[in-house]
Amino acid sequence: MSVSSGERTIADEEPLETFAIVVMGPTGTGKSTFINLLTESGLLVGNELESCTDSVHFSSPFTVDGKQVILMDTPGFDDTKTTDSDVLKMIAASLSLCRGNHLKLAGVIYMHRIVDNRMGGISSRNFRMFRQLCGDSSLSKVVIVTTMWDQIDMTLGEAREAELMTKTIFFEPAVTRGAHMARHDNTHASAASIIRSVLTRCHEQKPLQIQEELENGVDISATKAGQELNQDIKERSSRYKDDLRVVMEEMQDAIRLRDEESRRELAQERERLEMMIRRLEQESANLASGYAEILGRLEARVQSSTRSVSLQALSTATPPVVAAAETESNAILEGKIAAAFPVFGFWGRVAVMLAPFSLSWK
Ligand SMILES: Nc1nc2c(ncn2[C@@H]2O[C@H](COP(=O)(O)OP(=O)(O)OP(=O)(O)O)[C@@H](O)[C@H]2O)c(=O)[nH]1
Ligand SMILES: [Mg+2]
Repeated sequence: MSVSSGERTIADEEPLETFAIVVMGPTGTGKSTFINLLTESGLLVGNELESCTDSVHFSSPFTVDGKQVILMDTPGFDDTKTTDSDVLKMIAASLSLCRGNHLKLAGVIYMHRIVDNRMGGISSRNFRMFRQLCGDSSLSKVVIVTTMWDQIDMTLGEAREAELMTKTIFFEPAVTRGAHMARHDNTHASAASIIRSVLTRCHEQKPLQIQEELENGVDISATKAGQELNQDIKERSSRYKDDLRVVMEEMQDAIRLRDEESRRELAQERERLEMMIRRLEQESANLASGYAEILGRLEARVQSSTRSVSLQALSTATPPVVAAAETESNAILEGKIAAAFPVFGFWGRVAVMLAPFSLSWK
């Protein structure tokens, strides 16, 4: 069995298909570190406090047991730099790429830190969003990876893992419906074994819920994940509004008591809460717009990479065709490209052009 990375392997082996594996999870769970262990993508790694990855990145392609793989690094739904609705749109657009002929979604990895002694609000929210992105029928494609096993006592880790797998408030509902669990100890060996466990099920052609919804023309804000996010925004906004009411009452008291210092502090808090409420309102409105634009931008980027790869290949394989192609219509050129390439394996070359590709869309 072999795992290797970089363009070198692609040229050596020319595997038939390219499989995409999406890596999701809250910030700081080790998504980018995991991808860097397997590829030469040089993704930025964070410092555990502030989110690091703020857009979707494609890794360099690498091969595992003759299968060509690219990994998609994603920001969590708690990113300090990107709004949740932007994160959702970026992930959705990336997933919709994996419905073509050459790039297949082999599976989805969801990461969780085993060192965390409780599943806090952020982790729960991320997992709720994740569940709504995947739906129930594609859970066999999901591997929930607990990370940082190199940092925990084995007995404690095993007890926590058992709790995560068996409690309905944690991962039990997903595991019961087909999701698998795996451990990662920050070694290349454990990362490779996780990729292999995803690839063993890569032939199951079950789309994720959001892929199906978008393909059927459902607006992103009306998808299950979009609804979940909107509900979450509504709840957060309502909590801020409750806090704001309390602050306003306290401000009235401070004014009545001529307590200028308290009044000033409360006025600052009022401003902060009003800004948070405005932001959430914007975010909700923002979810309903801009998805087509980001998808279009990503597709354009893929097409231009495809075209560059194709022209490169034509210029090395069949030089006279290139000269002709420059004056020919797109349709004729596409035909020649198709003839010049074995159809599969093509995406791997495109991925080389894309990687590391930041799905930046601002
Ligand atoms: N000991 C140990 N540290 C890890 C492991 N995985 C990640 N880290 C560390 O955890 C921190 C965060 O890792 P990242 O890979 O940036 O996490 P991320 O999930 O990509 O975070 P965002 O990009 O913010 O969403 C870094 O300091 C890593 O070095 C692991 O398995 N073991
Ligand atoms: Mg990251």
